[in-house]
Amino acid sequence: GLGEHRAKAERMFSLMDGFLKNDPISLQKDILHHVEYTVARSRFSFDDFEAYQALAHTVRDRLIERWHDTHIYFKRTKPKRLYFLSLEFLMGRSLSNSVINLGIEDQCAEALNQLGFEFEVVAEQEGDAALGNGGLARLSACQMDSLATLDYPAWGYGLRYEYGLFRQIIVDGFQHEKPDYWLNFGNPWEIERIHVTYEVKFYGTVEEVEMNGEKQKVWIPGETVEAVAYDNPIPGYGTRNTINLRLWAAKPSSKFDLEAYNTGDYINSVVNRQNAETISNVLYPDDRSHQGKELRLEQQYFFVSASLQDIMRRFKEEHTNFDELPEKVALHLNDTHPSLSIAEVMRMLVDEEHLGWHKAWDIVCKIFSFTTHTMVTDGEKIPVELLENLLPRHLEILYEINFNFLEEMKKRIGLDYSRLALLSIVEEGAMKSIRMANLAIVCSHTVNGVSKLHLEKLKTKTFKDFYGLYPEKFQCKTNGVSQRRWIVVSNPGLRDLISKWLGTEAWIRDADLLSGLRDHLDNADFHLEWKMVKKVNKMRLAEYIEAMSGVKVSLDAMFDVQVKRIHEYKRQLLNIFGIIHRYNCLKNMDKDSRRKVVPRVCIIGGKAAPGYEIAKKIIKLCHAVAEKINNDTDIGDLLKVVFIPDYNVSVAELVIPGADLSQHLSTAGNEASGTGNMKFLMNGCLLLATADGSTVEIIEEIGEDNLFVFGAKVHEVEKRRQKRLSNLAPLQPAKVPLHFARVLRMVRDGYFGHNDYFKSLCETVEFGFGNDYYLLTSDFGSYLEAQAAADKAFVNQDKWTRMSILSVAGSGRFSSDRTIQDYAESTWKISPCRCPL
Ligand code: 475
Repeated sequence: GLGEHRAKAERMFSLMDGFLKNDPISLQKDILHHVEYTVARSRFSFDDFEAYQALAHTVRDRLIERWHDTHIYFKRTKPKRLYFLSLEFLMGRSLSNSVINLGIEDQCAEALNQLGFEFEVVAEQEGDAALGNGGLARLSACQMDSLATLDYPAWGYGLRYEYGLFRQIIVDGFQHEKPDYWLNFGNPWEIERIHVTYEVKFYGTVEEVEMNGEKQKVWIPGETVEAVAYDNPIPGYGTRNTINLRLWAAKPSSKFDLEAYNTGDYINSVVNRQNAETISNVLYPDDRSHQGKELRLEQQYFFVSASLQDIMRRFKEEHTNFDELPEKVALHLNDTHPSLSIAEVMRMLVDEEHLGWHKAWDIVCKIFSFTTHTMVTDGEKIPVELLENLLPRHLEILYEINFNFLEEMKKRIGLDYSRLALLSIVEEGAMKSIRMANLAIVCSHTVNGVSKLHLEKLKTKTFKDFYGLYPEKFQCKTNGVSQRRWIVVSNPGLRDLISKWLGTEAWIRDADLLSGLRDHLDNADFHLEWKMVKKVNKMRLAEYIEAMSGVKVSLDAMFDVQVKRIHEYKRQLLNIFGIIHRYNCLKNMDKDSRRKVVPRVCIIGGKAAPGYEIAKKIIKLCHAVAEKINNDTDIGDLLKVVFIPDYNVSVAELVIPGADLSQHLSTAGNEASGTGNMKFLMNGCLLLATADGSTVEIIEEIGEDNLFVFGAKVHEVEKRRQKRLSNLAPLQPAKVPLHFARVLRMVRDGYFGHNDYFKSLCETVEFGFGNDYYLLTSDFGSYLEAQAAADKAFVNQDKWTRMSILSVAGSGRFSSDRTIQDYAESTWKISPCRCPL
């Protein structure tokens, strides 16, 4: 009868909805189940960390379900897939993000509450997954979130480093690096696939064999390492789609070394096997320099080989003809780091699939796209000597690609050997090497810059010659960040406020809707609530600061933040010099003037690459200046300086929402894009910034009245560098602006102690030494003016709040959803593939 039908329909619906229920009672049952059987604690007695583990497993189960459904759906519909290849992903924490994207935050909070736990406290138990350095790596993470949310059939591929980016600890103001053995505490967000393994080969020789009457090269490798897949489900928001981030770990090959065993050297052969695991052990902590180390090359090839075997296997399961590859597979190179993929695909198609060189080449040219993330001209190079030894067949293939390319160029541009030498993929000279950027450009159908300004520089400087040859390849894909992570997860107060005033949560999938906040620009209630949200976030940050550094800060002060990797070009030194100048001004003021001063809390955070001496000195100087100023009773709350140690994704989630002002000080023309600026913008924090990277587009979007712009523009920088060298005789202080000279002298003469240690740091901005390459001297005046303008604006809280609202309202364009949609449509040519409910 009817009842039976209904029961059947209900059963079916509940199956489609997944086996697992998301009401608080069901969640609670599952949490307790995991406490008892996964964590193996008594369900009557467990602590916050164990509650985190149990909840994480409860969420994981739900992710796995959706992830299965998504993959079955992809398998059935066989869409063109995107494979996003990156050696770095900075995922940070997963719990809050997953719970929000699954739409079960309230239910989880309630389930925990009834057990006597608080969601926020439980979520804070999670450590960061820090498998990357900085901007590039966090961008990859935001882009995965957008790919899932926009229903694209995409896979991320990366390495499962056992040690992520080092933890920074500060001793006496100096940075020390500690290993980040993040897997010690278990990782509920990954699924080990012991059956998804591939052999990755290294070393050996290349031999020529006869095959069907033709001569064919074969690689006889010398060593084998096994790659094991670890899958990390990435849930989309407002969709059932849950895509996969597959990370590879190196394991000793199961084909053991027979000879060593037979000669009886059992112990040594076991120990040697263990060396295989070192390949995926540790992330390289330099976010700019490329050192040409053998281990790094091994990592790159290990990653490339495992990923491509996996991708080709999937392709061959669904298709029989390689002509279909370009219609079914898009391979994206996240910077040059994975570009050995090009040689590897050629090797697979030519040596293993016997397609013939020309056919293989034709396919390769249609499947790769490439994004570069740097303004630096001196890109990644692999010494030929290393390749010859580690990957002899790949080196031959690279030579052949280059030979064909140069022959084609000779036809196009003639025998202009100096130009050909610049274009060549192989760099001759003292250290013969492969130029990875040239390789990526020649073989990709698209070369992307990460901001308009960046693209312009690629076209006119960095890759000028290539632009002349292939203008159609060059495209701009201005970076973006995920509003799910950078508002919804990190700033729940602002999320609720935005949703209330927009009357919808739709902006979480469509950030352009944020512009609707402009409708309430003059509403007094809106202003009041807006300020309240900021205040609560500042309280949270102030508590953290006190816990980390013992410094008590006033909530009435302007919280002024600069957090990012420490680099000379990012000019943290300019910030510190500005702080010293502010201190000097305060010291010289009478009581009356002091009463009018806007109190400041200057917050700086960031890691220095372990071998980057000058960056480490900047960190020390920051601490030395903080110690002096914070202990000057004459100054009190008017100025406080704080260094936040171990800046990472979860610290950013705390710091960014609590900032009033944020600084982005790179000398114009040096920051390819910058993404921190976008995160602050989304959180209603005003920017004090140079017209560099994506800030130029932020200015376009919100208008220059709504942030504080200063410094030389890109076109002025070169002129100033010239002028600086020709006009200024060495050590001629008279030509250096007075305030700057005074601050510099204080540091050099030991006002903050450690003058010997700071000498080389001072010299970077002194003439006759470093010659102030990043133009701190000439930008200092305009920097101070921008700071004064910020102070003035802060006094008028109405005006400040308007600027803050307009920042958030104008941040929609800087959602990674916009970036990803643009890539999908114009570069990867993939379409959404939405798993039905
Ligand atoms: C840019 N990392 C930002 C961001 O596009 C930009 C380099 C070598 C080895 C390992 N990591 C790197 C970078 O080059 C990097 O993070 N670049 C940054 O990429 C995203 O917003 O301007 O500096």
